[in-house]
Amino acid sequence: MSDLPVHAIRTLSDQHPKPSHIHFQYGTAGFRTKGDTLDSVMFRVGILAGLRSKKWDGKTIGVMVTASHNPEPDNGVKLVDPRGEMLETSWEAHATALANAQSTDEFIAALDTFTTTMKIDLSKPAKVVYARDTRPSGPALVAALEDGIKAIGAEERDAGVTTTPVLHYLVRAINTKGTKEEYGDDSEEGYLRKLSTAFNKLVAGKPSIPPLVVDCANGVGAKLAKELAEYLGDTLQLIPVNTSTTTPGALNNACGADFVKTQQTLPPSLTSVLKPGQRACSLDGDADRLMYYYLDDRGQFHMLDGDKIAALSAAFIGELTKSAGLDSQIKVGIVQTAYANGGSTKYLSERLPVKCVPTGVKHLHHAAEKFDVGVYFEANGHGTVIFSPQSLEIISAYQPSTPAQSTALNHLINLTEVINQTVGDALSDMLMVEAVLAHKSYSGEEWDSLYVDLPNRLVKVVVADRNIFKTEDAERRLVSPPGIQAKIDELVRRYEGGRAFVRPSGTEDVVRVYAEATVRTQADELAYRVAGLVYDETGGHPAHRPLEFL
Ligand code: 16G
Ligand code: MG
Repeated sequence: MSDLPVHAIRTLSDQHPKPSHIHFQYGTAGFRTKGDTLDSVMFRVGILAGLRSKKWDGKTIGVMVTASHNPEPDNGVKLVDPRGEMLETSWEAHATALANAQSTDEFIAALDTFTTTMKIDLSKPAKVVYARDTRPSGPALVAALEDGIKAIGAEERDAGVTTTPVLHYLVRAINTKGTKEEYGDDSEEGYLRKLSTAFNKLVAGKPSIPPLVVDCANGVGAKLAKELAEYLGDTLQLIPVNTSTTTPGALNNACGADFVKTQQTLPPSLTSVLKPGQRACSLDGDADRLMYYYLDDRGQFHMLDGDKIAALSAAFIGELTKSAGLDSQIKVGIVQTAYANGGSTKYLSERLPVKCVPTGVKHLHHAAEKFDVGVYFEANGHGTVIFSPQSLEIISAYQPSTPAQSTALNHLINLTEVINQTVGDALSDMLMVEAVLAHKSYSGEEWDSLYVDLPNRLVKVVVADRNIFKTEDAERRLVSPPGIQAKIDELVRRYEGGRAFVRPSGTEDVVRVYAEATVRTQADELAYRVAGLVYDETGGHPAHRPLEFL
């Protein structure tokens, strides 16, 4: 076993001192806070990525620098494991501990203990691939990350400015190169080619698809959407809007998937672009979330969120496995969170197995792996479909006995290629949705009518300490602070079709309240009442009593 390169780490670590007053936390989506405080975190993440790679015997580890749908001054970083998945949960605490060592000496001591207890063989090679979104703080943070990668002696590959899902794709493609599980060419072009080729095959022979407006949130999705448009050619005309990636303050501002989901309205910039009957979609700042919507004939806005995407795609995959004659061998299941609209849960659970898990992609992804085909979507538009290795083998070995079975089988194979199975991917999900709509000859309205959404409301409460909030039953019930859940139950009972839950956010210093009811005004009132209750019972911040939305 060789030793840590202490000299290199010390010299470079001194150039990236930790701000003494800040406590960093590796949360649901990695480290995320103000970009100008993250220099030391980036350096240390570079080292950690190298160590993770050594632990995996030199497999490539990914690092993505982004703060997704957060405003521009924020930034963040997350690690991607060798199969393109999110960092194994047990390492989150190690990441947090290393990021909070106060000095270079403390950091080196912590690294020493860490490598010894984790039995990391430092003589192993290490490889790290990284990318960033379009935030102005990105280049300096990447420079700090590179110092970390250099300090631990890892080999680096800069994937430049690209989306989170592309980085996940690259990690899997690099690590499967030359194996029978080869995922695709390990380049952005390889990704675009893979998705567009599969899409073009899927919709070949279908009636032409109307052009699609794509709101790129003024983020990195704009770059990829424009490139994808080239690859798609006439098959699907994309109209990218909100593509101002260099305009200060534009990122995620009054546009993007998160805006659409939380405001339940059209981005103002689209009012003059979108025509009645036309559908559009919004990506978030790093293009891993997708929201669809359309204006009906009266110009009224209708949202097609992650739940609607799950319903549409699960039904289609179910039909394909049936037509291919594979339905007895390949079962489709759905994974949702408590945020899934009650309307969707009712609709889906009448048809398929549905599992509810806590918020955060890693929980959904792991639960989806237990199904032959796991369709997982958060209502906020983050999700994908994953095919188990066994299902993929069954599909590739299957001999169809009729032409109809053969056609369905080919569609299924192309679908596995159009879907980015490593992580939720707005552009890949968009192609999946467009393919299903083309197959079913659905307009936005027909898709929307699969089931009716219950009116719902999401409210934030700023409390003194969100860490006192503990939940159970996939976040649907509060166990701490004691006594509040009984009061919530009491309130919920008074509203027809009422449902509400409270959970601490994993990305912001707030507590979130979700409520739904049969009638819009009741959903709003229930959310307000529960938020007020949480505030009053737990000493919320006086300036933030939740009144504003009524
Ligand atoms: C992060 C999660 C997302 C989740 C959201 C919840 C990943 C990659 N992203 O963005 O899945 O919906 O956090 O945020 O896991 P909250 O805890 O602040 O409500
Ligand atoms: Mg995102």
